Amino acid sequence: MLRLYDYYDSGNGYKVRLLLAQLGIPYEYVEKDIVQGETRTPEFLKLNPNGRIPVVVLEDGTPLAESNAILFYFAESTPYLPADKLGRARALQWLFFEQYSHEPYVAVARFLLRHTEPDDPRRSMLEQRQKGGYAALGVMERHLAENPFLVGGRYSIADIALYAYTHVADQGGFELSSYPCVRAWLARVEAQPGYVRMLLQRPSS
Ligand SMILES: N[C@@H](CCC(=O)N[C@@H](CS)C(=O)NCC(=O)O)C(=O)O
Repeated sequence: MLRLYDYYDSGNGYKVRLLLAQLGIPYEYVEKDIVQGETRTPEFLKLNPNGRIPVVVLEDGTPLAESNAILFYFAESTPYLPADKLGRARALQWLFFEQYSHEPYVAVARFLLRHTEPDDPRRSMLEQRQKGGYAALGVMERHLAENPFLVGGRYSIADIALYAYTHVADQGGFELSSYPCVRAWLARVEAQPGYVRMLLQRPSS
């Protein structure tokens, strides 16, 4: 069976959990506590030399890392990835936007507020992370003012990738009241068949 190495509070991991649920693909969930450094062990580094979750291990034992690459892999030939050349490139456009302009700001601000103490020196970057996060939310707001979903007028992995950390942006200190189109889009994502919520507490095993 497919195995997913993940951390309950990870939005990057949640992207994969959401798509697999919507595709009806079963998997074994293996928790790695990133706060305790469990992704930095020699054993885990064999799965992902970059020492990060999520990682899936395919049925034949092949590991695949990077959340958006995993989304792309499983969405191939499904309604969650556009079939046309430009639509696929547009999906990639938003996946790269998410990794370069959104996640490093929105997710990092959330991590700082959820997983560091107030006197942690890393907190000094919080304001700068929030500024960058608001810039990314502004890009999304302007696009979603004219489009119901990010690509081709329908739900795709581009929406999954950006939904993951946007819907918990408040936990990074973000206020979404000035982003009505983003909020309406969040509700549209949540209305999709097979939608599952993010784990906000550790699953009991
Ligand atoms: N670009 C990667 C980022 C993955 C990532 O940052 N994972 C974090 C959790 S969300 C992690 O494993 N951190 C543990 C560490 O850096 O030691 C992806 O999209 O999968």
